[in-house]
Amino acid sequence: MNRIGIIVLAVGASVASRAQSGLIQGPFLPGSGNYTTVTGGDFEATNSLAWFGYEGGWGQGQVFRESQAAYRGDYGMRMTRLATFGGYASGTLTNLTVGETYVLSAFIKPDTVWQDGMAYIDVMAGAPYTGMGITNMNSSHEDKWHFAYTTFTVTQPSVVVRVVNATAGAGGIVPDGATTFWDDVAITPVAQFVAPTTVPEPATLISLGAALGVLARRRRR
Ligand SMILES: [Ca+2]
Repeated sequence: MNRIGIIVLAVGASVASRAQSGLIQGPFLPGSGNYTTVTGGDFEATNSLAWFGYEGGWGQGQVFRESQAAYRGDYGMRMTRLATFGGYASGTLTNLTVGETYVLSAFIKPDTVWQDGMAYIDVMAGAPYTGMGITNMNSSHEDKWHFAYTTFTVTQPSVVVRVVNATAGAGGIVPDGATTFWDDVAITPVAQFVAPTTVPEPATLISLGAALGVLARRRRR
């Protein structure tokens, strides 16, 4: 019984240490985290959009490589509303190992918030799409970088990765000009994945400093 208990504990601990899904709002400590950007996922090379391509069907995304969209380096990707229900860009990766568990991640920044809208990454890996990102979008998301990540296991040799702008629920629309920025789309073996570390915003640091100053003055009295 003891041995079974120990085995169960060990399995529980290893599962708990594995990345699942999450959304973290920045700012982030530069250079923190460990993730493997996919080919073209950093948008630095002029042909980087070839990896994403453009897709027809529902919600073809209007996708541009731009410096204003960069989280890291000189370029990122901007996606702006094309259809009322949103848009997406996608790419197929073929260099993954069947049976391996990976973490899909990306940095996302809404430039224009559409109330209750969604901006997320997802992966089709032989099963229903597994995704993560900003849902129920509101003003607290605007102009802030977010790090979204989700864990998946590869069941077929190639997987389709998408970055998506969408409405939540039936009847919603993505308004004109609705824009999101993306950078560092990454797929990382789960054992190597580390999410970036957040740092307090300058405004928070200033108010913290002011509070400490007040404390210090009180102590001197
Ligand atoms: Ca970049």
